[in-house]
Amino acid sequence: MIVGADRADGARLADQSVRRWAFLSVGVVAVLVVIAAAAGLREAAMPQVAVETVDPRTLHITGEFVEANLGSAVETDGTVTVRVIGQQYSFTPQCILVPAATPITFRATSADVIHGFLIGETNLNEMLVPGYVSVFHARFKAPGDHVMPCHEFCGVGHEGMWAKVRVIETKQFFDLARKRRRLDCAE
Ligand SMILES: [Cu+2]
Repeated sequence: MIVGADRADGARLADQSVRRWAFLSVGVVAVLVVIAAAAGLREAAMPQVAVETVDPRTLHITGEFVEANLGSAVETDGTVTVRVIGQQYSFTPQCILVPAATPITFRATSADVIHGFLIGETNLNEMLVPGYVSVFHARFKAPGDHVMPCHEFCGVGHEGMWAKVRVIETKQFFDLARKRRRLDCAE
C-alpha cells in the first residue's frame, strides 16, 4: 500500500532522474559542438601543406605539363618522375614506361574534367582534378604490363579511356634513359 508521503518521495526521485538525464544529454551535445568547432577552426588555421595548383587552360603551352615534358624522366637522385595528363578521352602518354624496383613519383593532372587514375594489380588509385597536381609514389616489384583505366565517369567516351603501364628491367630502363630525356613505351 502506498501512502501519501511515499508517493511524494517517488515523484521527487523521478523528477531528479529526468533532470539528470536532461543535463547529461545537453552536455553530450555541447561537447560534440565544441569538438566540431575546434576541428573546424584547426582546419581553417592549418590548410593542407601540399596542394599544388596548375592552370588547366595553359597546360599545353607552358609549365611542366607541356607535351615534350610528359612521360618518365630520371632525377638526379636516381628516382623516376612520371608526368601524365588525363583528358577526354585518353591519357598522355598512352603507355607509361617505368623501371622495376625503383622509387617512382607520378605527377598527374587533368586538362578538362575529373578523371580517375588507377593502375591494375596495384593499390594506386587517384583522382585527376583539373586545376590541381596529383602526386603519388610507387615502386613496382617486377617487370610486366598493367592496365590503367579511367575510373571516374568523364563523359560519353569514358569507357574507351584506357592507358597502360609497362614495367621493364631496371637496367634496360636506365640504358634507354641515357639516350632520351623523356621515355614512354614508344621508344
Ligand atoms: Cu576519364
